[in-house]
Amino acid sequence: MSESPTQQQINVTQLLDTFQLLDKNKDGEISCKEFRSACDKLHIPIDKNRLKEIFQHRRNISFDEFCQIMQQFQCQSDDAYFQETFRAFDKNADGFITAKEIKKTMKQLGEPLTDKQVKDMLKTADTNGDGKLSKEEFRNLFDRLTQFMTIEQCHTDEQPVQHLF
Ligand SMILES: [Ca+2]
Ligand SMILES: [Ca+2]
Ligand SMILES: [Ca+2]
Repeated sequence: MSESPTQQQINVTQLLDTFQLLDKNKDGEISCKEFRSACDKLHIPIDKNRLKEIFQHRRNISFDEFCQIMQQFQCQSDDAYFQETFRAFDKNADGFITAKEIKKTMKQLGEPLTDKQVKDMLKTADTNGDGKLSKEEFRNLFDRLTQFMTIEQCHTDEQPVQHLF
């Protein structure tokens, strides 16, 4: 039986590649300087305080530590992206997303939806049925959407995003 690599293993392989790429002087560790250029390269916005925190107790980071840090960054940027997306949809900033707001935002994003599509989209995510989406409800939709987009990147099926709803 052939073993198919799991997502986890793929990520580790990718991280190892990245790690080796970043470890410019090949001493098996990443220095503060090497790490900073890594973040630049990966387009990870790094905050100076965070960098200081990471390197407060150590001069270099090992591969294990590197994996942990990158995972943390991944989660953080995911959440930041979610908050940003929610804010983009919630036009009047009342903490809820209405059908009207979805329609307006999708149009701005260049993905205009019909009234029916908006209604269906809202209905799928509106678990308490009050006709608008709270942050938690939008989170479900967002996760489904981003999951879908990840799959979309792997396979090249020509399926418009609208098919999700
Ligand atoms: Ca190094
Ligand atoms: Ca709103
Ligand atoms: Ca609701």
